[in-house]
Formats: sequence, structure tokens, C-alpha cells
Amino acid sequence: MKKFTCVGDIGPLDMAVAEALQIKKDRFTYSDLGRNKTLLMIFFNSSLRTRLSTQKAAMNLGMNVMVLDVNQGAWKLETERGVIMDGDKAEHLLEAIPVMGCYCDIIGVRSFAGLKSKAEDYEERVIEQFIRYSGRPVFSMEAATRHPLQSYADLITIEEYKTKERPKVVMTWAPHPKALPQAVPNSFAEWMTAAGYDLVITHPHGYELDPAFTAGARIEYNQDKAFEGADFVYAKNWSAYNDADYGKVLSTDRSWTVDARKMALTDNAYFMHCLPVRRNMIVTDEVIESDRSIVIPEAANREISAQAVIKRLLESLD
Ligand code: AN0
Ligand code: CP
Repeated sequence: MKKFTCVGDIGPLDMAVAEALQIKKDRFTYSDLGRNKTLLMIFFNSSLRTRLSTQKAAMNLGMNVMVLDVNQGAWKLETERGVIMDGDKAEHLLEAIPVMGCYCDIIGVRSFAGLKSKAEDYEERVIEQFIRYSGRPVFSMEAATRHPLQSYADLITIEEYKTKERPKVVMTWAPHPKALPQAVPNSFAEWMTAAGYDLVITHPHGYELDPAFTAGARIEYNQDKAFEGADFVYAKNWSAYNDADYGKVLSTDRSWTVDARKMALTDNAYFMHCLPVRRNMIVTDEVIESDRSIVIPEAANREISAQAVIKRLLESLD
């Protein structure tokens, strides 16, 4: 595997899950694989889980790790070609990327959607330039349109907790005060349909996602109806994807907050969220603290998905 940005990069999912569960049994089996190899993690945006779990995963593989927060301490980067750089940006991404590639063997990149231009976001300009110009295997730590390390961890978690071969998984939009990317829900839909689960997506009108990601899922605008018989409830906020409202917050309607009444409509579903979560906007205290909430084991699996991905990238090095 030379890059990891989407579900297609990881190959058959049953093998990816089996490999992850093997790693989870003994995460130090491959502690020599990354000897004298360096992982560079580049963050254009904040992170708690991705930062810590990915660093831990690389350390489990014996790697050295460097972390750069581009917006804290590095030069401000221009990303557009052709710009006269007479403003506050001192360096261009087109020099910065190959330079970063000189100092490491593998690069992880976090670069969220700007939510200003749909075309720019959905072309994945930043991570695609890293893939093209760094000379190194690159993996996504959440790019503009996908968060595959999260979805891989979500898949591992569902495989661990499911009691039916083909569980009903409900991804529900929930309110949030700020405009958030569609990366997590896009990616979740892509991975859950690839896994063959019964995926139902529920959201208010206007919050339709890119059909390229949701093909194979059922869309249900009535949240109560969607929750009926669910085995897993996956809550997430996202901003609008449609052309007219791209990147906007169309609703903060708290009748969409996941609460105990709604969870009672399910088949005793587990509650999931990628975190960070805003309590009593996305989900009530009661639900996230309940014994059906698996948000912490879900976050713990981020170390496992990252390790499985970095292991494959290390195995592909010349
Ligand atoms: C980000 C998002 O929604 O994409 C990161 C989630 C892992 N969330 C926030 O910015 C709150
Ligand atoms: N779930 C997730 O990616 O969390 P962070 O933004 O804290 O890395």
C-alpha cells in the first residue's frame, strides 16, 4: 500500500479487520518493522485522538515520530499556484512538501475542508499535492472529504460489538453550532456500505451528502423511523453539501439531539461518535454516559487502525 486516503486503498475489508484484531492481540509483534524509519505527522488543524493514537501506533512499530503543527511555529503556507506572495504567507506548499519529504519515510496529513469552495475541497488539493510532491507514502489523518483512519476504527469497533451478521447501522445528523466538514460522514458511509451493513442515514432536508459516498445506503428524513430496530447509532454533525448552501449551518434544531427517548426506539443500540463531541447538542449526558455508549473503545481502536495502516505502508517501502 503506497497511500491511504480511502476505503479502496486498504483492500478486502475482512482481511483488514482480521489484521487489525491480530494487532490488537499483540501490538508489539512488529516492533522491529519501523526501526530507523521516521513518521512525519503534519497538522493543519487541531487534534487530540489522531495525534496521540497515530504517534502511539508508530511507536508500537518501532518508528521515530516527528509532529509539525503547520499553524504553530512553521512559516505560513501559500497553497495556490500563481499567487504573488506579497502577503503574510512566507512559503509555498510546493517547496514545503518536498522539503518535508526529505526528512522522513512516511507522511501523515491532516487538512480539513475549507468549506468555502466545494470544488477545491472535493478535489482534495492539499493531500493530493502531498501524494504527488513528497516522494513518500502518504496517509490521511482527515482530509477535506474523508477520515479513513476513523472509519477503519469504527468498522473494527462494530465488528467487535455486533451480535448479528449484518447489523442495522444508523448514521444520524445532530446539531452543532459551527460549520463542520462532511469528511467523517462521507467516509463512514463509504466504509459501512463497503462492509455490507444495512446503513440508514437520517438528516434534515438540505443536509444530503454527496451521493458518491452514500450510494447503497437508505436515506430516511424521519429520525424516529430511522432509529427503529437500529443496532448501532452513529451521531455526527456536518454542514450542508448542496451547491447553494455549501459549508453552511442550516439548522441547530435540538430536536435532533440523540437522547434516551430516541435510543429506546432502537434494538438496544450501541451509541457511537468519533469525538470530540458537544454534549447536549449532539447527544445528551445520559446517552453518552450509558452502558450502551462505546465512544471510548471506539477511540481506543484509533491506535489499532493507525497501526494497521502504518504497518502496510512500512511494508511497501523499498
Ligand atoms: C472535526 C470534523 O467534524 O471533521 C473532526 C472530527 C474528528 N470536528 C470538529 O472540528 C469539531
Ligand atoms: N476523532 C478524531 O479524529 O479526533 P481528533 O480530531 O481529536 O483527532
